[in-house]
Amino acid sequence: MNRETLINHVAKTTRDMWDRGWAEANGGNVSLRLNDEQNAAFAGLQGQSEWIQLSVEAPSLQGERFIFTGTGRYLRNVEIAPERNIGLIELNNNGTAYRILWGFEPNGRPTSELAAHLLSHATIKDSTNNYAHAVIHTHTPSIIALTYAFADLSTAKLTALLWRMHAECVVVFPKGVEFLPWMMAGSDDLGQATAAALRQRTLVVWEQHGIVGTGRNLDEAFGRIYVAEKAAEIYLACAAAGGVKKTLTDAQLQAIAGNFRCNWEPSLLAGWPGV
Ligand code: 2HA
Ligand code: ZN
Repeated sequence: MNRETLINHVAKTTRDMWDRGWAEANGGNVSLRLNDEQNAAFAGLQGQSEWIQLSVEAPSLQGERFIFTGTGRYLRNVEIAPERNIGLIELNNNGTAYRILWGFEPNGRPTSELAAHLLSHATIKDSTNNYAHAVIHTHTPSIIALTYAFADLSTAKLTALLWRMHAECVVVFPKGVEFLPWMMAGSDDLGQATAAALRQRTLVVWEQHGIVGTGRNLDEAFGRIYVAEKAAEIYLACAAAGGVKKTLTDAQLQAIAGNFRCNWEPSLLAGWPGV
């Protein structure tokens, strides 16, 4: 994979987020931990900044390099000016500071959700045995609407609702969706809670804010978010059309999970019995 292909992979993702209405203004952010082949595409770069102290520590990410979207930058503009709107950073030898190697022109920095992204990368690198490299945070309207529509949302309730409203869900996120109560955007607390949840799950919903999705690459992280958002859209469309009159049953979901050999968590089904 050369540099252009990698930048196009990021730009395609951010363009899709904008097109779906998930990234208004400077909303949403994306990061990709580079694998060996991708690192080779960015070989020979000098530091473009001093070492900048992180507010959190991620020792297991020492020396790792990441493509990040920039703070305050609009995801819809990545494709027209990648060197302004995204950048490449490198962590130091104990995961306490980073420096910019490329991009964020002029004088930019990585996303305000840097702590959440880096702590999430630390978790998923470990929990997936170095398989997962991508983290996306975005403002999916229908998932956000669900966090306003229910006073009693929980991980089990949200997961069961999504699983029961769209047959793909149990296959695409068999470990469910974590629901986190509202915390300040960009805070270390939100980052720590998100990273802890990702030990079990691939998706984390931030109440009254948005969602975080992870995966092997940006396509997989994007796809997981898309499927969850679609299930939320189906639920809201039914509610607007007079109410949900039927849902996928326990037996149907067990059959789907069995057919696709999903390593799922059926106990979460009790969170919302459906109708
Ligand atoms: O980048 O989405 O959560 C803006 C945000 C912060
Ligand atoms: Zn956000």
